[in-house]
Amino acid sequence: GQSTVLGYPRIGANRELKKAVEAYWAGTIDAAALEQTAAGLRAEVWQTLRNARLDAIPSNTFSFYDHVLDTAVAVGAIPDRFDRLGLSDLDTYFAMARGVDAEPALELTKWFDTNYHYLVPEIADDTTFQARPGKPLREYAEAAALGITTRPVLVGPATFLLLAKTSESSGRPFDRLGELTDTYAEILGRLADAGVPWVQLDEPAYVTDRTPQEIEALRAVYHRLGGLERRPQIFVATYFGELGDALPALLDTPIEALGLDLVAGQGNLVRLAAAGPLRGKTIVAGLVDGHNIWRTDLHAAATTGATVTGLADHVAVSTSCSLLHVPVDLSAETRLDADLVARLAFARQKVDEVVLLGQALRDGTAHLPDPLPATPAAWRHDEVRARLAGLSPADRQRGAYPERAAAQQARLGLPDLPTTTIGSFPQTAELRQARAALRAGTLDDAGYAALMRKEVEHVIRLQEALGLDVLVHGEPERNDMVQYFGEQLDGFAATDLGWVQSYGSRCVRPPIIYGDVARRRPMTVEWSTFAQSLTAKPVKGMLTGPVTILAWSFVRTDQPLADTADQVALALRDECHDLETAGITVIQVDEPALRETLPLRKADQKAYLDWAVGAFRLATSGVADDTQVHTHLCYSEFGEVITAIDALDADVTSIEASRSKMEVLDDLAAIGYRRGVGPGVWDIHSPRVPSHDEVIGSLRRAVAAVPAQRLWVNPDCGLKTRGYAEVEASLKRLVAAAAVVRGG
Ligand code: THG
Ligand code: ZN
Repeated sequence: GQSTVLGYPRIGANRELKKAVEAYWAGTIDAAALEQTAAGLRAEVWQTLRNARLDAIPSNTFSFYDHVLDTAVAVGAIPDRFDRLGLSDLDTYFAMARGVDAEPALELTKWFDTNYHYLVPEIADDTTFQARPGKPLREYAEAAALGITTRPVLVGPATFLLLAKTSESSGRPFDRLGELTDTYAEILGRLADAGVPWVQLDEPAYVTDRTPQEIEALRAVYHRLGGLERRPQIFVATYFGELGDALPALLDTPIEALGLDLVAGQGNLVRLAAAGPLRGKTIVAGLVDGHNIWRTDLHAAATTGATVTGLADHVAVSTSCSLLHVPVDLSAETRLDADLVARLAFARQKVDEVVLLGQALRDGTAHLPDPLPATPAAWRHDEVRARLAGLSPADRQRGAYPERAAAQQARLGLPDLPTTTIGSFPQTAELRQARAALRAGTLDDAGYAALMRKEVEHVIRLQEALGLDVLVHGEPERNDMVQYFGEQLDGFAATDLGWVQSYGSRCVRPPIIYGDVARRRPMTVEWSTFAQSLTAKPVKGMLTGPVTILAWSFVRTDQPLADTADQVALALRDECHDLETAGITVIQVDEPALRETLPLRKADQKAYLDWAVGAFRLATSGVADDTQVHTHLCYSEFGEVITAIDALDADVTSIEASRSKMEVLDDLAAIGYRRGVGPGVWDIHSPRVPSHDEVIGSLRRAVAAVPAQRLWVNPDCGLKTRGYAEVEASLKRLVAAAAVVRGG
């Protein structure tokens, strides 16, 4: 079989792209210098793939910000509000990505079930599509000049419109599919004119629930494109799950190759077997997991590959999805345990696996490396396993809410409309410098801790002066919340250079959960009790919930996610217990990722929500009735997860609400939510300080939906990315507005 990958990381082994792009934004390098760095990174990727002896190499997988935005540009879907700024092509592109003073950016949202975020295309009635294949053509020529023939990659037309939203339009973007297909036809013609032999069109939207009409429309698109006289050969790539009815529909069109995810979509094999004769088509078998960092079981993958060979005339081996979602190169890691390294594969290593599997399909499996040895015994925690095995439903159940609420009120004595913040305070340059100095060894642990205590004291004094009711310590000691807990838990490993693009120039370094999770010692108690010692007001203990810790890590695949979540939950449960014992009366367990981890298909969502809610409740149900449990979620469009939020059984739930004008309160009321709620009254995503009247208006709307005893007054989210000037001004307004509304 031939070998290929669906895409490769574009940020560079040392985040060179991030640095260059941010330098361009800061004005310290010009467009030519940025372009030069970009060309260097592209050349490096193509040469790496060629030197690894990969047969077919993708191009146009590079992006200055986002590949969905690149496709929007390639089809001319540039909203007028950006076009009329009169900027260069590059600056128009960045204006769409980041906004400019007068125009907010395109909306950013999650790319299927990954941690990558794409820009949502905006389609208005007056949007006219236009073929602008400059970027894919330039990249194709650039690689050709290096002697490398590549396969340009674009988001396919159906997925592009299914991901888009309308602005100032009556219809759905998807209604424009016929027109857009004409534009793709023109693009394919231009690629063919340039001698491009193959094009890859990505249609991952079809691994989610789709209507028969949408599937029929997909078939029509590829009938039309496949029937073009002048075009490259067409490879339709799908990934992140099972194609369902779209699989036979695509096989019924004149495309040359179809890519199937055989890691996340095992059922694709069954559908393929049922599809009947494949009429010369190539099946591109996604056998190497592009979504996670584990080494492939090559013998098992070769067996699956052989099954596909029995069903199709031609089989190629590939990754299950683009390698965009894994770090660049494992060999850059010098501090990981050898047993762990032996089990990992990052993008570079996964390319070798694909090549090996391609060879195995041609020549047999004799040359495949030995299977991995058994998991090291030290990665097991028998005590944790025994605790999990002994859990009963009572461990996920607190007392009745009315009694809890009464006990908490007796202990905390809070006013109506209590005021609080979500947890973090601004991460100042001094804090970041202190962390850098600690890493560099120029600041010792004691010196670092002293600086952090000084910051906590500052944050406490500020909140007291502002008159907030429930305080926080501000989390100066945390870099990234998941990284922070991962560093302190057994079963987690941190990488040095395992960066993955999150959005635009922003990257994360997800920890790797490789073994049973166990808490070595209290993780947050010292900070919380220190903060509490400074004030008579309650200070919240601040934890990150099990679902979010899993969502933002690379997870083990050798046991159900539900079990890993419960292991994390037990560690958090012990932390809650220790916080409570140390005199902390309010504990917040954040679950910002609860909604974003929802499975792609409806049929899988209930099982997920059951274990997700169960893990949260396991973490939080061990505390006494008079300990108040808060949670925080980052979005207001809860949709299907709203009953799950209720089921978390937190005493207080804070949520984003200012951008949705408090409508989320009606949604909560509609499902019978009866506990405390803190709808954000300050949109912290913007530096704007809300006016006094605005905050009062929001609160009055909220009081109409929720009784004042249960209504909390807080910002939308943490204040980590804001500056102190706007934080002080905004919190002052918030406290003042609460006082006014309390007065009636
Ligand atoms: N932590 C983790 N994953 C996340 C988020 C998080 N995934 C979803 C969402 N939040 C993504 N948001 C961001 C926001 C900011 C940054 C990255 C993802 C960011 N990163 C720094 C950068 O690229 O310069 C690097 C941070 C670091 O040094 O660790 O600013 O909150 N795990
Ligand atoms: Zn938030």
